[in-house]
Amino acid sequence: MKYEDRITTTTNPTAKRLFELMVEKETNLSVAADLTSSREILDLLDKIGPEICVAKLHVDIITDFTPEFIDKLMALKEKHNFLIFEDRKFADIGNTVKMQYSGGVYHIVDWADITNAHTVPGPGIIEGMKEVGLPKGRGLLLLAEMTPEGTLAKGKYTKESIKMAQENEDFVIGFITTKKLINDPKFINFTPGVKFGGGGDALKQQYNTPEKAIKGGSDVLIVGRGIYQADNPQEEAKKYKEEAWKAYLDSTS
Ligand code: S5P
Repeated sequence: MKYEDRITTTTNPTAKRLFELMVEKETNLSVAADLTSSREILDLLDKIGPEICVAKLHVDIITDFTPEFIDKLMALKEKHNFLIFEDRKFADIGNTVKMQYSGGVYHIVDWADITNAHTVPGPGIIEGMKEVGLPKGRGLLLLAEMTPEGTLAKGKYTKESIKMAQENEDFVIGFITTKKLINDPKFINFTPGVKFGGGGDALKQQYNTPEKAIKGGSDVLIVGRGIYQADNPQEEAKKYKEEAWKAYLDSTS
């Protein structure tokens, strides 16, 4: 199904917005901006903003974080029309994650359109996050699978995660997964571990190529080192965007 035809299959405003802007910008590329200084991240996002639909962050690796970073991030979001995904991977009981999501130093719920959660605590984690996230129209991704060699997120774990998503489809907008998991167009499959040439890294990360990931039913490709470590991240992001969009057009035509 084409992204434009999936807009009406979900009630979640963030999922709707994501489908819309993927169509507007003709991109299903998300960057994992895993850099450690505010300036580097903002520079990268300003350069590659036109190529991406989602900017994925790990805010807790930034060494010089201040609230002004979020103000500048919001300005770039406006300028380039992308969504913000804080890859926090929440993993605690409902009452605790609710505080972690809305409070602390980062106040993630105030600025991240999308965040994600492990399903190991069971459905209470979703219920806790939903209490603060849904009133703001946010969307949650469940880590139904993970990319590293030896992951425990497979088989029954993945199946149970899908069930939790189906029971909370107003707030859960999709999955972190290597492939399409169920035939339900409202759920968006975000796939990390993507790099030209495939392979892996020294710490058990495993890569798929953009084309294979999209043909396996992935909707949004997450590319980190493949882009920000390239000699010319802007050119490289363009290449990923073009390859991923072509694979999407092929698979939906
Ligand atoms: O299973 C996973 C889930 C995630 S969100 N495997 C992953 O690699 N990720 C994230 O995707 C990871 O935290 C990192 O930010 C990004 C992959 O980065 P890369 O440099 O390996 O492309």
